[in-house]
Amino acid sequence: MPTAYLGLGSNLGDRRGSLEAALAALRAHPAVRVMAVSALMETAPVGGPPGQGPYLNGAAAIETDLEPAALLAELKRIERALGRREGPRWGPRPIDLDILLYDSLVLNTPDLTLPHPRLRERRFVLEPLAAIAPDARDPVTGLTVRELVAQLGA
Ligand code: A4P
Ligand code: MG
Repeated sequence: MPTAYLGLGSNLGDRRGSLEAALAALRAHPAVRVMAVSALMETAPVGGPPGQGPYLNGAAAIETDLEPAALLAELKRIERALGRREGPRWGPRPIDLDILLYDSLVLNTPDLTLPHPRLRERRFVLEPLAAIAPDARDPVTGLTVRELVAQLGA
């Protein structure tokens, strides 16, 4: 079964509650098995409008029979169910679920880029991911998650 790694983020409302609810929704899905979840980390917002609050970020490893587009649709459904509304790019949100890696798939469609296009530069993504999957490999650079963390700037 394919393995995917998900990035989880929230900076609005009951952040921990929203992240827990998203994980519960994934666990309840018949085509998803949640294999590992990182600790949640408090992180300063990167990009987006000024004045938004800190994020709680985490990462999860799943096994799934859903192909990538179907997995993305399911993540968006869960985001909507948890009260996510359209807002500014990188603006505050109760829940953000991203596909970071899906096996060693490289994909560039209008709706889905794999690996996640900003995976390599974001400490708030790489550190939780490194906690559960240090040896997972970015198929574009060939580097492991551990190596990507090590090459982040100070
Ligand atoms: N999309 C393309 N590839 C993917 C993928 N691999 N996973 C498309 C998920 N979505 C993907 O995403 C916009 C569109 O990207 C989706 O409709 C999907 O078709 P969105 O979640 O609706 O909007 P967004 O999150 O505002 O935009 P984007 O570009 O995904 O933002 P990011 O890169 O996710 O950044 N600071 C901290 N500290 N922690 C955070 O978690 N998150 C963001 C959002 C900004 N700053 C942050 C954090
Ligand atoms: Mg997103």
